Amino acid sequence: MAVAVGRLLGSAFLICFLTGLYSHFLQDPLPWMHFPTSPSNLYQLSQGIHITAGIACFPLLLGKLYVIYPELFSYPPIKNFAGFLGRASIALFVSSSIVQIVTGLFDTFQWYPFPFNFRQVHFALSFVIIGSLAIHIAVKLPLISRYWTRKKSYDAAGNLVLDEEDLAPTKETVAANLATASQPTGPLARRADGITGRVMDWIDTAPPRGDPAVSRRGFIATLSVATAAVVALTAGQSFRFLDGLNVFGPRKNGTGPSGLPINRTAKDAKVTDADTGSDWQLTVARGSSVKTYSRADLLAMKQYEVQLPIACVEGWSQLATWKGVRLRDLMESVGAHPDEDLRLTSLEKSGGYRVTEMGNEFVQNDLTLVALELNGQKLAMDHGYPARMIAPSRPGVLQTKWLSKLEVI
Ligand SMILES: Nc1nc2c(c(=O)[nH]1)N[C@H]1C(S)=C(S)[C@@H](COP(=O)(O)O)O[C@H]1N2
Ligand SMILES: [Mo]
Repeated sequence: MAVAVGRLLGSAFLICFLTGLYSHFLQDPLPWMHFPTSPSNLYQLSQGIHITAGIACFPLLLGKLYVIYPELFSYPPIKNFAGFLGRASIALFVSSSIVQIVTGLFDTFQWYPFPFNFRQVHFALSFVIIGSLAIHIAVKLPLISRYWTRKKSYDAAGNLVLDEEDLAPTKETVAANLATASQPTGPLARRADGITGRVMDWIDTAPPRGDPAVSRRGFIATLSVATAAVVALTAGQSFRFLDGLNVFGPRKNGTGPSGLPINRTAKDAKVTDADTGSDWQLTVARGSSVKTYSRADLLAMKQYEVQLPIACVEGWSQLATWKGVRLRDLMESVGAHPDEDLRLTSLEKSGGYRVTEMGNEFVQNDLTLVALELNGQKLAMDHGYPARMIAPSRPGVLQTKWLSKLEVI
């Protein structure tokens, strides 16, 4: 059972690690990095999987801890160096996993009651988790390889016959061990007794005897229902077909101005009506070649309509229809080259994403717009009026609202 739950948990962590790295490097790319721009919902899919798999880790981690719980108190606590490594890696893995999934869940609610930077710690802990998981697996490797290379034989009726080397104890070996073992006393002994009883029950095909805390079947059912429930009741924030079931996900589809949720309002970003009034201009620059555009100038240019999602790093996402000017057309107006990257500046006075950069693969994409309209309506103030960026397969945080300047780097 520990192995079965461990495989699920390990897969979920690996999925979270890979999708997390993708999200991290989209926001903080290394100089040589280029990213796919299609399918245009690639980031939405990847981040939806990241959050959903992360949420599934809650019941899986608790289930795994429940199964191996007596092992944590085995005596003596440390037998040898491998045992020490094994236990230390588990301690690190369990504690960092709990911090990781709890802070991750808080982040989806934009709640930061802890005294550290969420993104940095979430990123750093992911390496601690994957590293300690690798040590854990390395320590267990002899056992794992013995399992996969065990000899299998079948009797005439086709039943699996366990040979002596097999890892699964037979009823007789368990009974023999019990008979020769010195009997511990106290509460731990009762606990150990219960475990032995359960092992015997599993070997037996008969229904559980005695009073095990939970039957094997009951445990599997509880864990499956719990995992399916937390996934189904939150995944609607990332996957439209589950929207009706979205009870716990913090953002609901179709809410907010023009039917799209808002993550950070103009008020939060301290963008005022004065900033976005008729004086507003979008500055487009490449070195000394500079042009400015009023909203009327932008509306007078060729308009394009695209369907692109806002896919927030916090897990919610929603598809919308955007209309505006192609970014490439604007950049060509100041003589930008196709291989040049871009720096975007927002009107907002502060915030980690006031100034961001965009690789040329996104700048050149047909779908990348400086959007002026959303879902058939003039862009609402909270959606980035007078103009915002919308590009395919980018995290929401990089879909800059209240644009003021675009410059070739
Ligand atoms: N200038 C600026 N743009 C921004 C943000 C911001 O804080 N400042 N928030 C981003 C985030 S986190 C998301 S998810 C999207 C949300 O877009 P929406 O509010 O139009 O749905 O806008 C992005 N654009
Ligand atoms: Mo976001």
